[in-house]
Amino acid sequence: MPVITLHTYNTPNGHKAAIMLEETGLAYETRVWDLPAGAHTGADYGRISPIHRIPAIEDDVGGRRQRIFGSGAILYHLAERTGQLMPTDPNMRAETYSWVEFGVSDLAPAAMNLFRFAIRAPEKLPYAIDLFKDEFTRCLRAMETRLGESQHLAGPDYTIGDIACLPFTLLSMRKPGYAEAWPNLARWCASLEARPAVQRGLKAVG
Ligand SMILES: N[C@@H](CCC(=O)N[C@@H](CS)C(=O)NCC(=O)O)C(=O)O
Repeated sequence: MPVITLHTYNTPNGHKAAIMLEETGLAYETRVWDLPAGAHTGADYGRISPIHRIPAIEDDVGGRRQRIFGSGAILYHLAERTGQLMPTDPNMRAETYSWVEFGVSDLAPAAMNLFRFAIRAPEKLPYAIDLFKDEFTRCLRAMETRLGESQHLAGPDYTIGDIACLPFTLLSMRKPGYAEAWPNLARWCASLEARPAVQRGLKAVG
């Protein structure tokens, strides 16, 4: 009987939690909330994620059922719970915190807002599209520079900092010309995508 329940949907933020669960080898069950149908907007899901967003998990903590919502919090919690993908070296650890937060608060919002304004919006606003295109490019540039000096984002080892940034980056690297324009990102994506746990995490929701 799995102790962990993953609440998710087939999106890059959901993939971060699923990849981490697969990497740790922890047993978990998946509960898919149909976002387009608004399944996550009710009071039942609000008790798990007060902002009604995926991903969230429920885990046994301190003898009771505990919710953990948001991809960053899930990555920290599972790294702490298992001792995996969080370096013990204090400098690499600090660098890991920085890349997890970059993934959650810089990269993901830039990617999501670019998608909203460039693809979803019925009215195309050049100001918003240009703003988020620039923000997204700025994030890619930050990672490209870092990966030119380091194997992974936090240093030589694979960490939760990489998982926090991988799903949104993978999507952009599939676009024509991106792999050539961002060779360090392409190398990093290819090496992480070759990991069976990453492949399982990306497919955790049909
Ligand atoms: N900061 C959150 C963002 C999560 C997020 O934006 N989730 C989206 C799917 S990728 C969602 O649940 N959207 C539904 C909604 O906002 O109603 C995280 O890192 O997990």
